[in-house]
Amino acid sequence: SKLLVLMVFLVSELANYERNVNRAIHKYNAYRKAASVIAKYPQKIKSGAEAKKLDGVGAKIAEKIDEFLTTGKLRKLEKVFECVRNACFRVDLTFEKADENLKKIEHKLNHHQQIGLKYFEEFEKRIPRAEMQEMEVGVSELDVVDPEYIGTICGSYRRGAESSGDIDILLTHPDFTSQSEKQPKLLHAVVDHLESIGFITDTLSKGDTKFMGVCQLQKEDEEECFHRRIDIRLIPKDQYYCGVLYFTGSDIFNKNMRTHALEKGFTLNEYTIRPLGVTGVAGEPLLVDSEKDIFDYIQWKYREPKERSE
Ligand code: DCT
Ligand code: MG
Repeated sequence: SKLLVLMVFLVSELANYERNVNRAIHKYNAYRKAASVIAKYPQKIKSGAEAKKLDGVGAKIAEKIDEFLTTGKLRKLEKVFECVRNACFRVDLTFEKADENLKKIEHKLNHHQQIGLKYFEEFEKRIPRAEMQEMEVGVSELDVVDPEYIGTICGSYRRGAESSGDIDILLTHPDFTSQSEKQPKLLHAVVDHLESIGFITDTLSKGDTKFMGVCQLQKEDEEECFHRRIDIRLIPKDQYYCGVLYFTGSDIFNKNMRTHALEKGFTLNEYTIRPLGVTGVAGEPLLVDSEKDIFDYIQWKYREPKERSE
């Protein structure tokens, strides 16, 4: 139901708040977990006590659910979104009125939040590998825009996962390096193309080097097709492989590789690998023309993407 969507949305916003504002990753994880069990609960949740029976919902979160169900708002979130303070939430929130109330806040949410709410249930679904493979075909067809584009779908897909949470595409072009001018057109031409073929359906944000949005595969038959979250990053060619390595992950693997790099006297991030001098100051970025180059610099045996879970 819409009320459930709204509840899950607010709990997820609490998660984001804890992560982004308080940097409290444990609270973030707790709220994320609660949001996901609430989302899967098949019945209406009529009270915090009822929610507390679910694995992953503790006393604190149950309290928040009661606050939301009785007052229709969450004081904690008022700090983050203006809209909650001013919106409809003052109207008594009954189950019957949930739809109405949702409509009332919809226009108070910023664009990003509206899209999150619109596709909330779809974004919770993982993307089967077969669908990711179809998307990869789409990436290989970007040469219709310009034959020199190089694109890679990173993230869990590249590691061979059977399903992925989102689509992380890295894009580069030989004309664009860290020494050259910015080339937002290289990114925008791709986004425009993907919009024109109906693949990209919504934009969350579009900058010079990073696009965040929503896409959907077109299907001829009646087969169900969900909206998916997609990020496309345009990366200077000389930083491309550090980017591919980083965005392929996993996050745990990245952490371990960075630790090993430090032991060998290098600092590695999503842009570059640089040697550390005796004083611990990072030198100039090293030349990198493949992922393997990075492994070689730090004298680590090369690992295929599917061997990079940790
Ligand atoms: N990453 C990282 N550290 C983080 C978050 C992300 O190093 N804290 C890197 C590694 C993975 C990559 O970014 C993409 O991130 P996600 O999409 O969150 O991870 P994923 O492995 O692609 O998993 P999912 O299938 O859920 O998208
Ligand atoms: Mg991902």
